[in-house]
This record gives sequence, C-alpha cells and structure tokens, in this order.
Amino acid sequence: MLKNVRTGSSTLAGFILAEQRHFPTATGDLSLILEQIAFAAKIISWEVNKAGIANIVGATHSSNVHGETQQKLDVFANTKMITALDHLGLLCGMASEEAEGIIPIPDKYPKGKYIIVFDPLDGSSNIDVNVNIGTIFAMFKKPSGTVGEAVPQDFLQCGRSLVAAGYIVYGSSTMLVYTTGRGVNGFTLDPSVGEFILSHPDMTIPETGHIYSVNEANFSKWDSITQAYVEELKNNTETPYIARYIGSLVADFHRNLLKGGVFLYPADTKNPKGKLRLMYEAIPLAYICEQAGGRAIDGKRDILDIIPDAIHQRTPLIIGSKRDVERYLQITEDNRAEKKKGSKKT
Ligand code: P6P
Repeated sequence: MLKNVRTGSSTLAGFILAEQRHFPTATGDLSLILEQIAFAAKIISWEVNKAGIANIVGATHSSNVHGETQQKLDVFANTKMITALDHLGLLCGMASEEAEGIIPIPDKYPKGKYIIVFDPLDGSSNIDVNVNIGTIFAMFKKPSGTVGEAVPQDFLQCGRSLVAAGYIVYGSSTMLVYTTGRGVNGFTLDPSVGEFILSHPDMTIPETGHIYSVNEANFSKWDSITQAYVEELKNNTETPYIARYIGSLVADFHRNLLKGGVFLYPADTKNPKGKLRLMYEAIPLAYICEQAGGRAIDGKRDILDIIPDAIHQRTPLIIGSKRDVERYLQITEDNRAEKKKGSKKT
C-alpha cells in the first residue's frame, strides 16, 4: 500500500526517487531512464498540442516497417524517445514500432544493462482528427546480465521479466502512468511548471466494469466465442454495459483502467494473429493492468506468459477488469465442454 504520498505535491522525479528506496540493490539507472522518458514525453506533448498550428500534422511521404504511412508526429516522437535515451550509458538496445530492426546504441556512447521497447505514438492515425494518442514503453534487463550491445534474442522476453512499463496519454491533459512492480501510479503534466505531478496514486482497476471497448464493425470476422462474449456484454441485464471505443489503444485502455471495463481487439479473419503488437503494446499494458488488479489475455493465455518470437509480433488482446476478462475464458471453456459432450453423443 502506498504511504506518505501527497497527491498534487509530489513530482514524478521525487516519487521515482522515493520508490527507488524500496529496491535495495537499485543503482538509480532505472530511475534516470524513467525521468528521461518523462522528458521526452513533455517534448512530444508540446508538439502534439500545437500540431495543428505548426503544420506538423499529417503524413510524411515515408512508411514504417509495417507499410503504414508515418505521420510526421510519429517520426518526431520516435526521434525524441531515441535521443532522450541513447546517450545515458544505461541501455544496450532499443526497439520501436517505427523501426524494422533493433535500434543500437551509437558506438560513441557506453552501453548499460537495460533494454527498452516502445510505440512512440500509438493511435497516430487519429492525430489529424484531434483524438487522444499515446506513447507506450516496456523495459527489460539484458538476460545474461552482462553489458554490451543487445542482440535480437535479448528482446524476446516474456512480460513476467519486465522491470518497468508505462504509457503517456496525450489528451485533454497529458498523463504518465507507470509501474515498476509495486502498483500503478499516474502523473498529470502541469504545463505551467513543466512537471508531472502525482494525481492518481495507487491506481486499481475495478474488478468488473460496465464499459466494453471493441470495433464492432469487425463482428462478422470474429470467431463464435468472441461474438458470444460481446453479445453477452451488450445484453447483460444485471449490469448494462455501455460501448466506448476511441480507436486509440492507450486512450481506450486508460479510460477502462480508471472506470473499469474491458477492451478487446480479438483475432479476426482479416487479422488472424490479431492487429495489436505484443511487445510494445500488449505486454506493457498487460503488466500495468495486472499491477492494477486486472487481467490481460490473448483469448487463451495470459499476455505476460507469452514468449515473443519476433519484436513486431501481433497478438489478439482482451484486457481490463479481472472478472470481465475471465468471463471470456469461461465462455471458451463452456464452449469446449459443449463440443466435447456433443462429440460423445455422435
Ligand atoms: P481499428 C491505432 O491504429 C491502433 O493501433 C490502436 O491504437 C487502436 O486500438 C487500434 O489500432 C484501432 O484499430 O481497426 O479499430 O481502427
């Protein structure tokens, strides 16, 4: 339980240092990386909030590794994250949605023991219509524990090995939410002083919610389990659910974290492995969600138990209030039992 914090008067830097005291072997490396991420977030927030004026909105003429047209802010945010971190001597490699391979630490800088994966600006297709977007990050230690350049295999760790995860949501205000394994805390940027201030201490997601977030235009592409699950949410007479879907993962997740509910981007016939990215979208949000008392699965397994095969691997994602997510597993189990019973009769 979080003690001795004063909401509204604790800066992110002060909070990070106070938290560090709970890790006796801490050297301060992770704390500095987190503060540099916050520094990059402030710069990205500034650009996002003036995008329409500075003509930084809109697409570049380039596309990322996935063939998606890169928005100018995508490229800007990616660059800011890299340059805020690459010279610290605390990281041995980075991976980003905006880069095909791993991003090496330049030779002129020392290497450290941490690895970071991030989506510099998720939901960027919403930039032009002024809808909330976000940055997502997750951090691991280099598996062998030695320093030196990270190799691709070093990135392919399951979420249970995470040392930190967080996101920044750029909306009506800019919020940074993160965990290092001792609960989840949220900080709101006060632009008048340029500081992230503790505004949401010890965030917990309600055990069950009344919000479901999914793109129902894909209904006909889902499997029968997913269709039955969403139909049940819509027709739940005990606690009527409402539909809220922004089409920006960080914004949809953040609302459900605060209010309770479930977000799902299931596999479908168009995206049989799911649309969202495992390493730098699902795993960090799953870590945060579990730390806040929720749950995150790919439809069968906990997201945090999945060992990635590739940095840009996609996954189905069902994430949010524990009981809402577990209902999906229950429907899956019931369906399996029905089929088994049916097969015995024939
Ligand atoms: P759809 C944004 O492009 C994104 O990657 C996530 O932020 C968001 O949750 C999802 O895709 C929206 O996808 O197919 O519903 O537009």
